[in-house]
Amino acid sequence: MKLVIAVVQDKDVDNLLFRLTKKGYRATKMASTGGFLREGNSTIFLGVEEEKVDEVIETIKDCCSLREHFINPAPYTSAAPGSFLPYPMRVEVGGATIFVIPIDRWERV
Ligand code: 2BA
Repeated sequence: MKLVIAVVQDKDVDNLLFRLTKKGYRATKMASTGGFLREGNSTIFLGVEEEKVDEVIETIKDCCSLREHFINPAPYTSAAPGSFLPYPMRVEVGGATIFVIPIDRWERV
């Protein structure tokens, strides 16, 4: 057994969970926040048989898109009048960040 942990964008999570559950996978969604952008994202946990891991990853790839975000390196209000204002910085987010880790023991009681 493997635990697949996928950090995905909120915009993709409903479609991803629909596709995974339609294929018979059990999944848990947790609300999470990216450490860099400090924006909400979603973390999905799936306990799956080892031979199913590739199919799960393919499904995640199909459902999760790469998107551009723009962030301001410094808040507008911190700039003195007439001083240089930095341009927004472009950041590419996603499609998904995926971790696959072994499960020593799995029980449903
Ligand atoms: P965030 O930490 O909010 O990062 C959002 C995006 O900002 C990242 O997209 C990446 O393009 C950029 N970024 C992150 N840290 C950066 C840095 N120190 N310098 C420059 N740019 C940086 P993704 O790589 O697609 O990551 C999307 C989200 O996945 C992350 O949101 C975070 O919640 C999670 N994540 C990514 N890598 C992770 C890791 N190694 N461990 C745990 N969570 C991770």
